Amino acid sequence: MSRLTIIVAATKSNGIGQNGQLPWRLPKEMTYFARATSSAPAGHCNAVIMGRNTWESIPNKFRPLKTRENIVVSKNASFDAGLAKLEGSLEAAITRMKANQQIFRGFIIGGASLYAESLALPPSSPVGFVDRVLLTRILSPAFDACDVFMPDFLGSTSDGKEWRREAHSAVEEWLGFKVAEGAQEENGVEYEFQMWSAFP
Ligand code: FOL
Repeated sequence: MSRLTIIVAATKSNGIGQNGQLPWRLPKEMTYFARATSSAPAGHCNAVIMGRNTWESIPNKFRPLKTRENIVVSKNASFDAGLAKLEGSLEAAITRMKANQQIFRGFIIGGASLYAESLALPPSSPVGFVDRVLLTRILSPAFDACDVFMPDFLGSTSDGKEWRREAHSAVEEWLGFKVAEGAQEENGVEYEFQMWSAFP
């Protein structure tokens, strides 16, 4: 059993993408993503598990995401994931990650289907379940043109998981680095770094 963390930037209506891309360009937020998913003790590294659409959305020059084990999930066994590892299911991806003793943390980095599938894993699942969400809440504008959404994990507590927002100090403690607190502004976009934990 392993605990998994979702990392996502989402609007108030849970919009995460538009036309196969992120709907915004937020360099400091992206730096936070890179740092949060990369930071691991000496001799370890983290795994990033993603769906095929998310893999394709990452600019060529940035993929595979450096210093992290990249695992792409696709039902198409002949999909060319380049230097990333290819697995046919979320369960297989988690199993591969767990087989590598060097892995410190496992992050689900998208997209909508993988967020939904991983959130649906019950705490009793033998592969593991999601017990943490690093949510960058996009406060404004609304980005009404979003065409992909993450599931409303805070609104759907029917799976025996209760979500609670952690204090800012707990975010920094878990990540091991300083994080900007409160509303941030970049390119006219307002957002906030949040961390949510599940208690099964
Ligand atoms: N979570 C958060 N908080 N913000 C995001 O933008 C985000 N994006 C994804 C998943 N979770 C997220 C999926 N999309 C890169 C590009 C798209 C992407 C994820 C990562 C990427 O190129 N990352 C590089 C950093 C590049 C840079 O510094 O500009 C990396 O090394 O992580």
